[in-house]
Amino acid sequence: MPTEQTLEERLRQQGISRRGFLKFCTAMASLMALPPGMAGAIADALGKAKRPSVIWLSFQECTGCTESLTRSHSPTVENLIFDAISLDYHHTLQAAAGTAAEAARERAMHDNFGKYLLIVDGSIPTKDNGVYSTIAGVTNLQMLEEVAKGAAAIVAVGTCAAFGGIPHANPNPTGAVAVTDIIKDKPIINVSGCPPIPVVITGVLAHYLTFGTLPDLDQYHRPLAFYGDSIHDRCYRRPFYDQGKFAKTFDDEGARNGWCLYELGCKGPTTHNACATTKWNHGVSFPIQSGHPCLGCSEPDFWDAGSFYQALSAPTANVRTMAEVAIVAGAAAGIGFGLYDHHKRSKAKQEHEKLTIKDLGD
Ligand code: FSX
Repeated sequence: MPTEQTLEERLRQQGISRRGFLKFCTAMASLMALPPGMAGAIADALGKAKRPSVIWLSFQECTGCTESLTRSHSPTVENLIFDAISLDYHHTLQAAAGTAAEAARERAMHDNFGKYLLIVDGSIPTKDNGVYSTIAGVTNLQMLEEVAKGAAAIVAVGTCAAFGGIPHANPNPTGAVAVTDIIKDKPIINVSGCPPIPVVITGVLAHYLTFGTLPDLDQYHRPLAFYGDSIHDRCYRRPFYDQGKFAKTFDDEGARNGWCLYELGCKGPTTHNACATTKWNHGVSFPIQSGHPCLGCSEPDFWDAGSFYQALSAPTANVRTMAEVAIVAGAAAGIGFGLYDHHKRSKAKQEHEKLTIKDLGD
């Protein structure tokens, strides 16, 4: 089985030098906001880690989450699939189809029972016994329950899997729910966003591969390293908010000068995600930088939260002062995940602490 190889053995077999491997580890440290000195520790951990079997299930969704993943650049999805994980089942990316595809899923479940990582994108329709979305004649609800049984942990990728997303929006004709509404006895990490940021997806997988544990999570099971700050906390337009300079329309002087989009409905103050720091498309831009208010797509029920273009009524409740933002930014540069030590560890995190890399690879 390919999962018997360690990651370093796999890379060496492919002609990657030790130097190239260390470079990869340095990129991982940067991605996870860890100090550069941690690269050696990451190399040690990854050198010994077995490639985990990953089963990826896509349910009621638009395939935007997979589209996002395939645009990851650090590491690339090719790095992940060919080097770091054994992606044994993924509707969109696998070559196999029909009976052969389902046989691959069942073989991976059998051979790696209790050890594989389950990734889910899309919500799960529950109305009328889940008939609104099926794969090979099996409802999404049945397939999730069946595959979750042997999973070491579950990553719910995208707002649909994390919170129900757009399918869950009023009037929710299919009774769509999130993974956490169905599965109660497994460690679950939510990587929300519609779609989620590609490097956040790969960053979470990199953390899991390196440390064998899930990272610290917030109250919505999201990794604090990427969802600990609001978009507003880290937005480059924030100084205009503090000065009371707002664009009133999309083509006025304020819009042309790049002023704050709060009065045009920006949901940055109430939205937690890493768009303002990691950005999109290899760090080129993010919606606010391109002149559009944040829609709040990484928060629960964002679609039903009122007009995208109406200003929030009480923006300052969870907004940091600029001094606090500066402290946080400085800390982020120096101590990485330790930045979030002031956050109370969630119950989910405590459950995850017992999970080790052995659960995935040995
Ligand atoms: Fe949902 Fe993802 Fe939005 Fe689309 O799989 S989070 S509708 S980007 O594709 O699930």
